[in-house]
Amino acid sequence: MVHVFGHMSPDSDSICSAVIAANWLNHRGFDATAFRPGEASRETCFIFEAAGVELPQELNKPLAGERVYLVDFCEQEQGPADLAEAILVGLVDHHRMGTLQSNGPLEAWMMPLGSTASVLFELYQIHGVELTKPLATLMLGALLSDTVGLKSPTTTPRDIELVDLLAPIADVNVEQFTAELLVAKTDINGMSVEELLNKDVKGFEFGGKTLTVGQLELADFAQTEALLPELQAALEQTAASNGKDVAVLMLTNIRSEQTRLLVAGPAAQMLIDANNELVFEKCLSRKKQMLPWLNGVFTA
Ligand SMILES: [Mn+2]
Repeated sequence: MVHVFGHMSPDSDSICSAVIAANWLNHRGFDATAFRPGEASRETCFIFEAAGVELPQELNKPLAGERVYLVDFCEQEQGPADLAEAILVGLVDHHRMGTLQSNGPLEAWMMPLGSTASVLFELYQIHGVELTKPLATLMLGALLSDTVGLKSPTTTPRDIELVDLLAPIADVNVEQFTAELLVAKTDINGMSVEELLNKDVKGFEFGGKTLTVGQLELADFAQTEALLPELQAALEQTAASNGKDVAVLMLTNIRSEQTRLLVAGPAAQMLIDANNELVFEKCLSRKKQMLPWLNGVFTA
């Protein structure tokens, strides 16, 4: 069996894409099963409900010697701890070429599109796989989630075309679907500080520095205002207990498109020296805006 899954602390694109990719692989003669390496967010649950599809099962088995097919990541740090002992059959992704190494040849499908689901749309065309209503809904949800309703600078002209191609197959009103999806995306009501820190966090290594970069997408900064001291303290604690040089939390207001950073860890001062206020205007994207900036600071 080929285990298909995305990064830890999974977002909507990585869970939707695992299901979409598993179906594509099965049509190509693989024996593929989708998994999710973590809890599904409220937004992911909303998308799966709209699609009428069951969430994939949680990935909680040893991977040593197992065949794996990855979606939505190619960084060693973002996979399960024993990923290096698995047999990497292939990957579909839309990030930078990451740190992952394979022991043998693999197929790798990477395109600079707004979501992994967008790349999978192209692969469905290439292999002539039928796009059903549930699959088109998962694709549309993943694409609109990753591009923050086509507002993120990661959005390409092709992504905009894909929304127009997918909407009639999914049979949804894009405007209404996007509005509901963004409400679910920014709903942090009742979540603990730990849940907020771990909601969407990824590991990286830049210029010899190890870091974690989490992101909380908000409809209003008032949602986290009262929690800031607790979030800062918890961030200090995770940086220390995970032995990271820096822990970053992006607080991103998806309406004003402003991102404010909380930073912790021994190398955090380098970030404060580079941007005193730690405030970034017109900044929605970790991948296309925050990571290049962080990389620049640590490799300068
Ligand atoms: Mn993605």
